[in-house]
This record gives sequence, C-alpha cells and structure tokens, in this order.
Amino acid sequence: VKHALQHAWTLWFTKPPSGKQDWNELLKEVISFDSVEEFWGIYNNITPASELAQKSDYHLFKKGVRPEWEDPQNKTGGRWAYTFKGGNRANDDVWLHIMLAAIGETLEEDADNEVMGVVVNIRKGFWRVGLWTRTAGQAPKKGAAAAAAAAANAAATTTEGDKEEGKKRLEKIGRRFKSVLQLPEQELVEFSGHADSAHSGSSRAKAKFSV
Ligand code: M7G
Repeated sequence: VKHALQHAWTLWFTKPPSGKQDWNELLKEVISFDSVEEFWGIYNNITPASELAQKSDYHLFKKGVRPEWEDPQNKTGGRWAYTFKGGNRANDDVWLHIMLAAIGETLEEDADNEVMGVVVNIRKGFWRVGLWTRTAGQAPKKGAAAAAAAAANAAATTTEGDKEEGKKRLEKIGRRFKSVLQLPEQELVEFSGHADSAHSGSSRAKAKFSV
C-alpha cells in the first residue's frame, strides 16, 4: 500500500567544491517521490545529514522547482532560516522533522501556498536549516485593470494592506517552522528575501523580519 503525499517532491544535493566550481556544477538532482513509503525508502538509503562533509547541502523541494533563487517560482520569494552554531554536524532528528513537516504539509494551510522547499547547509563551525517561501512579504502584483482601479482609489493604502497581510502569512509559517525546530521562545528564526541574497551574493542577507 502506498500513502500518497499531497505533492511530489525532489531531493537535491550540493556537493562540496573540489577546486573552483560554480554553484550550478555542484547542485545535483537526486530523486523524486510522491508517497510516504518512497520517502522512507530514500531516507534510509542516503547519507545522513550528520555525516555530510562541510559545504554540503540537502534540498527537498516541490517537484518542478529548482532550489535556486533564480527559479521563476523562487525569484520573488524568500527564506526562513535558523543557524545552529558551534558544530559542523547536523542533528538528523531536526532535519528529519523538517522534511516530514514539509511533505506532510503541516507548515502552512493549503490556501497559503507558500512552501517551496526545505534546506540543510553543513558549514565550518555551524549548520543551518532553511524554509523557502514563494513570496517575501512584498505587495502582490496586480493585473492592469485592478492597478488602474486602485490608482484611482487610494492605491497606497491598498498596497500597504496587502504587504501587511503577506508578512502576517509568512510570520505564521515562520512560527510553525520554529516550533518544528523546538527552539526556545527567545531564539529567533529570521526571514530574508532571495532578491536581497542574490544582490549581496550571499545567503546571509540582512533579515527583513524574525519570529
Ligand atoms: P549558501 O550556501 O546559501 O550560504 O550560499 P553560506 O554563505 O553560509 O555558505 C553560499 C554561496 O552559494 C552564495 O554566496 C552563492 O554564491 C551560492 N548560492 C547559494 N544559493 C542558494 C544560490 C542560488 O540559489 N543561486 C546561485 N546562483 N548561487 C547560490
């Protein structure tokens, strides 16, 4: 018996660079699946996150979305992230729980349609988990007709209202992410937009907000 997931997912791996290679050469698609049983079959047969070398990443994304800022579905999105400092080894239980929350669709309500994927980065002296979202708290782009109507009708307040609603939706997801991570209340998970990360050439772009 197979228990179907709501979405199909693809696991990706970023291997540590050997010499001078760019991001694209290091990112490899591993396998796709769409049932609970397939997930466990894969999980039980791949290298645990705790045994990955420094500069490795796992990315678990909805099938059809590349785990890159440049993907059309990520371009205007962002990321919740939390860094575990003082070790190079991921906690396998933490990473497993994040993956299960993603494929089990418990990080958001269906209507939110924000979650694109989850990531674990293994680095020198720290490791980090991330949750990528479709939007970044910006006001949604309106159709030409709606924009014209809004312009004639106090556009500024409409836009600010949309922005506020987008931020609230992301913060709700951020709080669920934080609870899956079982972080104490005073620890903060931080949100940053991919456009800012791409612009600064680093994922350590200044956080836009935190929960
Ligand atoms: P990181 O692995 O997210 O964080 O980004 P780190 O700085 O803690 O290692 C490291 C570098 O990988 C970035 O500065 C970029 O050069 C590259 N990189 C990471 N991501 C997620 C992307 C991406 O989506 N697209 C491109 N082009 N480069 C990326």
